[in-house]
Amino acid sequence: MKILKVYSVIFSVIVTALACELRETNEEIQSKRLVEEYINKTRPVVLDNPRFRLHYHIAPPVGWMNDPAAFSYYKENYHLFYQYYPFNTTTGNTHWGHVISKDLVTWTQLPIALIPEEELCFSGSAIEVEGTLVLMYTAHKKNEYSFNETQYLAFSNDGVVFNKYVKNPVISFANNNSLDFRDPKVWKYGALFYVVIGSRSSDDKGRVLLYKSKDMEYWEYISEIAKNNGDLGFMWECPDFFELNGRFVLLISPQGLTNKTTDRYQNQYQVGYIIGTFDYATGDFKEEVAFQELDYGHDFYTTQTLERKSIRYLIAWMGSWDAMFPEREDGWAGAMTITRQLTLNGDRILMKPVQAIENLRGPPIFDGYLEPDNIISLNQTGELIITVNVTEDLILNIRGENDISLIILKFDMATKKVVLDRNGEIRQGEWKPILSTSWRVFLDASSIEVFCGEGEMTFTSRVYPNGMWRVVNSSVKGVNLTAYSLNRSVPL
Ligand SMILES: *[C@@H]1O[C@H](CO)[C@@H](O)[C@H](O)[C@H]1NC(C)=O
Ligand SMILES: *[C@@H]1O[C@H](CO)[C@@H](O)[C@H](O)[C@H]1NC(C)=O
Ligand SMILES: *[C@@H]1O[C@H](CO)[C@@H](O)[C@H](O)[C@H]1NC(C)=O
Ligand SMILES: *[C@@H]1O[C@H](CO)[C@@H](O)[C@H](O)[C@H]1NC(C)=O
Ligand SMILES: *[C@@H]1O[C@H](CO)[C@@H](O)[C@H](O)[C@H]1NC(C)=O
Ligand SMILES: *[C@@H]1O[C@H](CO)[C@@H](O)[C@H](O)[C@H]1NC(C)=O
Ligand SMILES: *[C@@H]1O[C@H](CO)[C@@H](O)[C@H](O)[C@H]1NC(C)=O
Ligand SMILES: *[C@@H]1O[C@H](CO)[C@@H](O)[C@H](O)[C@H]1NC(C)=O
Ligand SMILES: *[C@@H]1O[C@H](CO)[C@@H](O)[C@H](O)[C@H]1NC(C)=O
Ligand SMILES: CC(=O)N[C@H]1CO[C@H](CO)[C@@H](O)[C@@H]1O
Repeated sequence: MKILKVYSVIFSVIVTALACELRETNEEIQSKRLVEEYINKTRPVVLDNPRFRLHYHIAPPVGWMNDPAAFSYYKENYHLFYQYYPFNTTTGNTHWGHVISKDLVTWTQLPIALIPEEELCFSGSAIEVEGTLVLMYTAHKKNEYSFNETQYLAFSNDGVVFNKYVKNPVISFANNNSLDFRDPKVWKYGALFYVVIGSRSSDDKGRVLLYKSKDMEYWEYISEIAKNNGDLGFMWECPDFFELNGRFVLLISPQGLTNKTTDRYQNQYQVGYIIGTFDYATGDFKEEVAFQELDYGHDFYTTQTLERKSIRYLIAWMGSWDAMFPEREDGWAGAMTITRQLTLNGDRILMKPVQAIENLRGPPIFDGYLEPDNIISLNQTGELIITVNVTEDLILNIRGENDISLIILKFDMATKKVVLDRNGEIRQGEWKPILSTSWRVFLDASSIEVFCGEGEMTFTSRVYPNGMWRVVNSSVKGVNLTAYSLNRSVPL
């Protein structure tokens, strides 16, 4: 204790002082070990069934994965955590799984970071404070009748072992004491820490609450920075708030959007953003551009972003609560998207694949003019670069070698729509090319991600081919196309 006190004087850092009040009980150490043993014991089931195992997307070693959490950079590694339930292929008592990477493409699995005790460990974020990685997460406690959500801290000085703070919770209720109060996203501005937290108001509207703190322990409520003013749902999960190209972006995962009349909002839940101006002095966020959905695919819900060296990166859960997850039969369920880079172009966020993903490419399998009805044969992975002539229809049939059909990816010249048809489940939207007219399509053992132009429109979907990938031109005209296979960058 004395030594720690000296440290806190030397660094005059509040978090160092907080960190002396850490707790890792013997039960906690024991539980973490039991989970690791269980994973080791169960892994052979997963390894024996690699048909849908992804090659370059983060997925759980065994069991269930959902929301990403605490995307951060600490001690020369990118860190990503995730909602994790090792003991089943559906959600259960939520742990935090943990992976690290040097380049946002190649990922290594680390031991369990947080284990549920009296609380389930719901999503949250991370910030480095004077050499310590501080996690802020939602403690979800439930009984037969109701539940309670408060905000907890945990600390690590090596980026591997995390200890919970003894004085948790640090925020114990939402203003107006509404029940749903989760997914804190913390950042620092000037001398203060700020956090946005997702909430559901007493009148069942999604909203985002903003707090500030000098020390990460005592938090002062500032404002409700945004609230559903009509048809944007009852609960806003996983809020994120950041500057992008000089404007403020509030990224949210709303539940209960009712506007399913257009091509938008076709999934159970959505991810989208509101652009506006923000005043730190008053905590006032003024909306300039109304909510827009971020991705058009079937499986994209809840996000984490991280800014490093002026680049903002995003990873999302490549899943949805109502998805089937056929990989359940193989002992696991759920995955993350590839890392994307965000920019703002006019009033629209562009999402491009992170540059380093190009390092996974093998030599081109095809490069040139794909005649109609020609077939490209891939194995379990592929990247396609397609030149689109926006004055002609384009139709690609993307399927497993033993499928009759699976994915039809189209550009419809008449409606100017890009259409992703997954066995009849249509996702589509009008595409006005901004910076380029080429597409990049990423195929993995059980997923497809389509980036139109410079990420002007994206589609993210889980899809389950029967056998190796085949790409067939079903257009009237040939199509210029380059195809690569992509190397493995995550553990099998
Ligand atoms: C699980 O397996 C890994 C890799 O083989 C090993 O390093 C680790 O010690 C094992 N953990 C337990 C708790 O058995
Ligand atoms: C696993 O999930 C199934 C289906 O939801 C459920 O019936 C079963 O009780 C779960 N088992 C555990 C250990 O959570
Ligand atoms: C909290 O409750 C008060 C009184 O009912 C109400 O005026 C206020 O708008 C509520 N604030 C929020 C953020 O819901
Ligand atoms: C949740 O529990 C905390 C105490 O840890 C309490 O202050 C808070 O009011 C509870 N929230 C609700 C919605 O009851
Ligand atoms: C919902 O649809 C109406 C009518 O088309 C539109 O005015 C409104 O902006 C839409 N809301 C959202 C959130 O897209
Ligand atoms: C696909 O796998 C086969 C068998 O392992 C191998 O011979 C072939 O080169 C692979 N093709 C690609 C495009 O990687
Ligand atoms: C395809 O490539 C050929 C040869 O480079 C070129 O002449 C043609 O214009 C390209 N077509 C499209 C649609 O870009
Ligand atoms: C695009 O399609 C139009 C209409 O078929 C055609 O005239 C034009 O040459 C095509 N452009 C390229 C680059 O192939
Ligand atoms: C991809 O994998 C192949 C086969 O394992 C290997 O020979 C090649 O060097 C790898 N390429 C890259 C860019 O890692
Ligand atoms: C140019 C060409 O032959 N395109 C073919 C592409 O595939 C469709 C459907 O199989 C054929 O109808 C086109 O003739």
